[in-house]
Amino acid sequence: MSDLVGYETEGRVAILPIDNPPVNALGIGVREGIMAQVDRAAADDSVEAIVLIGLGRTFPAGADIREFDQPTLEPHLIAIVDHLDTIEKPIVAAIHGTALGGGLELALGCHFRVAVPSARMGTPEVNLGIFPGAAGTQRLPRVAGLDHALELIVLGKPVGAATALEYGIVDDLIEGDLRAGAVAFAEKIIADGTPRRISSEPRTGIGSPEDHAETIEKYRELANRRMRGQDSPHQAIDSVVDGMTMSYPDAVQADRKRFELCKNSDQSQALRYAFFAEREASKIPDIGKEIAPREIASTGVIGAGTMGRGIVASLADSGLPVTVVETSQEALDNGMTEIVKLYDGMVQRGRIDAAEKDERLARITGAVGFEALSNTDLVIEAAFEDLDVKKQIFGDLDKVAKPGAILATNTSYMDIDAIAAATSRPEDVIGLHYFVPANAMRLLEVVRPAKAAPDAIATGMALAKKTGKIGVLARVCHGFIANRSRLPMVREATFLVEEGASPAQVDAVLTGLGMPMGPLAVSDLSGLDVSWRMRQSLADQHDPAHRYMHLADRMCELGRFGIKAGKGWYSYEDGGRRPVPDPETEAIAIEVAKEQGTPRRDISDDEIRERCLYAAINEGAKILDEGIAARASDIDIMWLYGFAYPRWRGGIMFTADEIGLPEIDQRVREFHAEHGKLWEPSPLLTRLAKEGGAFTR
Ligand code: 3H9
Repeated sequence: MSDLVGYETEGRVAILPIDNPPVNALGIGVREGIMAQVDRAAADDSVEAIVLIGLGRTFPAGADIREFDQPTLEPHLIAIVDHLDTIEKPIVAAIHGTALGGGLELALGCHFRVAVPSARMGTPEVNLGIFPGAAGTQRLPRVAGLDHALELIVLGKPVGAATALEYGIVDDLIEGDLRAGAVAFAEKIIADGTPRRISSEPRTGIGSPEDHAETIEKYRELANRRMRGQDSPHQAIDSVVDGMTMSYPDAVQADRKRFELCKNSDQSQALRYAFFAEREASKIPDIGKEIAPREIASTGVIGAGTMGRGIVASLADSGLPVTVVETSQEALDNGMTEIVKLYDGMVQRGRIDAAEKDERLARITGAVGFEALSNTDLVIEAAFEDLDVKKQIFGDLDKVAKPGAILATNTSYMDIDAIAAATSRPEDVIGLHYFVPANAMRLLEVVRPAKAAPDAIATGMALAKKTGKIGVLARVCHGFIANRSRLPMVREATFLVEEGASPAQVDAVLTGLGMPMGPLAVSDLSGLDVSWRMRQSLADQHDPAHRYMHLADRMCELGRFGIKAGKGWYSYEDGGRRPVPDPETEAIAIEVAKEQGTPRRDISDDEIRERCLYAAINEGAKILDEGIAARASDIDIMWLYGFAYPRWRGGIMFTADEIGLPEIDQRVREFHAEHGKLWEPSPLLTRLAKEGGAFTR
């Protein structure tokens, strides 16, 4: 028998500790163990109640996701949960850490639930493209009521123990030692003769779908809005609705089929891949856990522009003191005013209260000149994107920063090796590439210059974690991973407009893939002038054999900078942000096409999809081949968190594997022949296509 579930007794109470680190996932060994030990307790005459508890950091955090790719071995979790109903002795789930998914379903099968106040519980299965498949969709509505159950099941966000108590999911909160508290709770149940509560029985009527039509519709709409294009939230709702019209056993039976369909769907495969990819990203192949990050107790930010302010807020939000430095009092005052406004906005939107705003603002100090950074552990430069300016800043910073301070640049594409060389301590220089708005976007691209010390890199990754971000490591090249792999998509989008597609057609094809906005609408939002300036700064490096973005330049020359100018690829009426197709864009495209000798034609949606997506994939393959990204999945995480690529498609490299590399390689070769050098096929793509290989498997 499996030894992952123990058996101990305290007086009349049997305690079954689950011991399957790190998260006590309910793999086959744990399932076998629970079944066997529950039966042992049921048969043990000296035992009158049973406590199920997790050892280590948590109650089970769900089914073992790694088992999903294999046939499920018996006993299935649902069989255990249903079996608990038949045990005559009261069973208490003692919850700490996170009771998630199958973990919460196991707890719902227990007759009572107690939790420490710090515990969190929920059913995040929709995030994996499935739904609670061990009767959670049947039992949770009976225990918590339909609205609360749908909130947990459809939105997939866990709640804290206090909320769980309010929802009726837990029966009591235990302050202090959980095991002792749970045993005392069980003793009291025995003493009071409290009847077992069986959550598969309707405690109160849960009503019919008609009774709850409004609530059900509310969650359908929320699912459409927050998880656009994703099936599992709707499958979850269907399952809950089944429970309102069928008997418990029939609804569970229907769930089994539906669960298998979901589990085997492309969306679930992609979402599970994304789950592990995200965790993999934090592992640095050649820097083991034994390399400790440097201690960061104080931080500084150079520059109080849009990016700088977002970085300041991100640091202050996570409890770090920040000194923000500007070159003049006026610039500093402006920046500080904007930072206050940013927090006022958060208070207005109900994200934080006024006291929290004051606390966060109290962590921020303004100063003019670098002297104020002389005792700071980590400084992030967020100045103008100009290599000479940055070199100057790092040279000056080098003179005042304390030994061992991390000196980071927020550049989004520049040569950080050159920036590091402007200091006497290149081992302390790293890149921390934030995304706008820096306080809200979860991605942080941690860039590793050639001479950076391993513990400097570990510190960058640790900072990401501390500030609630996903840190992904990149090596130095123009645009690193994120911008370098996205540029080809934007480039093709603009070429397609020059060749005859409308911006709306191009964007619609990409939103059709599940991205919330197309690349041209995004350019309008962020400003066409940003990449225009970049192209200008790199004009002397332009390879004449590479097709050039003449149309994008022309748009800027005509002042069409995007939303801020009221016109870009689209026009924007009355200062609004709604893109309206603009015939002037077509006229400009026709003019530029004529000047460049580009034939205009009807362009199919398929061509748009292939050119935009395959150009990015081909570049991703080069990034991987050159070692700029350590793993294909790191590129995917950049796309999921940086560019809102739909998580249920896994990322561009995962999508490539789904489509099949021979198909992509073939099309890339055809585009190369047709459109020239920018389409040079990645040798890695070609090799993998020939060998039947893949990027992500
Ligand atoms: C389910 O339950 C289906 C049922 O309804 C029906 C069944 C029939 N399985 O995240 P961390 C690994 S679906 C396997 O870094 P944290 C993780 O990969 C499940 N492995 O820690 C990592 O491994 P490594 C529903 C898992 O403290 C290590 O554990 N449940 C699982 O930041 C540490 O993880 C969920 O969706 C798993 N279920 O966060 C919850 N969970 O060290 C999924 C984790 O090799 N889990 N691992 O990289 C989580 O959300 C977070 O892991 C948790 C801890 C919040 C628990």
